[in-house]
Amino acid sequence: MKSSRRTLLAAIAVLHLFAPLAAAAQDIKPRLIRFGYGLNEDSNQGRAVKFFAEEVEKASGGKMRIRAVGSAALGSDVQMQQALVGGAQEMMVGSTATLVGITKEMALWDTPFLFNNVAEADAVLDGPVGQKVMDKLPEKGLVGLVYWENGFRNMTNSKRPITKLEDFDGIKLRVMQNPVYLETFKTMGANAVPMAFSELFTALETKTVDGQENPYTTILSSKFYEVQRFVSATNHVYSPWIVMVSKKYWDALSRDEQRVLMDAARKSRDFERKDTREAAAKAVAELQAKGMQFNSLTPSETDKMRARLTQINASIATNVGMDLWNEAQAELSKIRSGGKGR
Ligand code: TK8
Repeated sequence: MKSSRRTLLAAIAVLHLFAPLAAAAQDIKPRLIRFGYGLNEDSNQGRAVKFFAEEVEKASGGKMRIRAVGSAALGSDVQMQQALVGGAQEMMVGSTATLVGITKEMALWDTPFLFNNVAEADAVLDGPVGQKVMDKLPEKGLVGLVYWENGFRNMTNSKRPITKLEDFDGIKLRVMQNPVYLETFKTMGANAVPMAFSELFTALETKTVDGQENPYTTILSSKFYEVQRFVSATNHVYSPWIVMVSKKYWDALSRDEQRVLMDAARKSRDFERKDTREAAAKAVAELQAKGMQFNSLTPSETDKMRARLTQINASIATNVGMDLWNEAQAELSKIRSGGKGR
């Protein structure tokens, strides 16, 4: 009895001793941010997330910490978007194309051959049109910080080199879960199958699909060369990634904390685009070294593809809104006539 009382007193004393410490630990407990992405760590996406995480830790003096989770371990793009909206996950980066179900204006970036080169893409995405599209996110529970480069998309498949439009005929092609992509590849004559990126490698391996399309960097980092024979330089669309925060989480942050995330996102954008472009410049040679057969398309075949695909522009314009569509076209004309982006 006596001894148990003594133990109790001792325990209370210990608790008192540690109580202030526990409170202090609470104060300096870093805000832990789960940041999900679809590619693996050893990719342009993985490297940029790591860069972002380091910037945030540095700028916040260690008070904000990023737990980066790649390889779609937190879910596919679409699943992560839902988790952000619900507040179950704080941050992610993924394709704008997979966001169209939430924010229809994102489909502007799915327009085939919208940009001629990366300078045009940077100018429009970072300019007023890019911001206008991003500003549609908060009403859906998401906050967009910056666009990163995924890149110009190219075809791979296990059937034949794509040298002309007719070569798409009957190819069972995985596309992102997005109506514009579905329409684009149906228009080209392929048998388009929407599927999450996280399921793609297995689908190619088991021949559930014959092919897919993605930038060279992703074809390389996701090891698609192990399960695909042909890579063809179709460059049919430029696809951005977007870095987003759950609005529920964002609204709970102080202004300073929001600024830390925004500044780090901007720095990560510059890092990511440079890194991606360097990797893309070397990727075709590396894919060939891994055994893929590479071919480019003649300008006249590319023109035919472009002409065929302009058919779908009208429906994209209607979906994203005529004002936004016209604004994007006007911006591009301005860039092109100014000789910028050439
Ligand atoms: C990664 C995807 C990927 C995209 C795709 O989660 O799905 O093909 O290009 O980058 O967002």
